[in-house]
Amino acid sequence: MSNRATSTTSKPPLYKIVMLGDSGVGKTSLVARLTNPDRPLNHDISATMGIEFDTQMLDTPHGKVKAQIWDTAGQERFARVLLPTYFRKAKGVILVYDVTNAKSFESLGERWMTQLNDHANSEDLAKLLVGNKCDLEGSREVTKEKAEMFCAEFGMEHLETSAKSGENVL
Ligand code: G3D
Ligand code: MG
Repeated sequence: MSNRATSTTSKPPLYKIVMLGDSGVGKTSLVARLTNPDRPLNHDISATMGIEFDTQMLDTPHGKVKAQIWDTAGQERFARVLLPTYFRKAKGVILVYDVTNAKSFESLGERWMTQLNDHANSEDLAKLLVGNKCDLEGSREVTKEKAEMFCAEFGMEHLETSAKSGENVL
């Protein structure tokens, strides 16, 4: 007798998450860290040329989820025509800046939030602000206070990470 309806060995839900931020802030390194925790930072990772994604099972308080993390090339190289595909069905967005690069932080407000609002229903997305390269404390250009003000304005959480040391990535 078929009991297909009841024997759903439930597959974890798939959550699409997109990475946004300038070229060079460490998006690809963060994704590599998250999906391959044992792999050290790969200095040969070349700038991403289009869209690519990687998946990772994550344990959450609500059970396992399969995170599908999309990564872009930064700045102008990210073709406008790809943006609707990039944001389509996304559940979350991770906005990344480099704590040692003030310009990369300014770009979030000037550029990436606009793209987000133009191509996705920003209110339905979970948003996380990530200041990467926190291992380079001596070269810091963006204070935590500044980042927290941005978070308060747009309603998101803040984290400082290092894809190099792994701090706050796992
Ligand atoms: P992107 O995908 O946002 O363009 P990448 O950024 O992941 O390609 O990283 C850009 C450069 O920053 C790389 O250096 C990478 O090794 C470095 N990087 C990424 N994350 C960190 C970090 O947390 N700390 C430090 N110190 N460096 C980091 P190269 O020299 O390979 O271009
Ligand atoms: Mg990249």
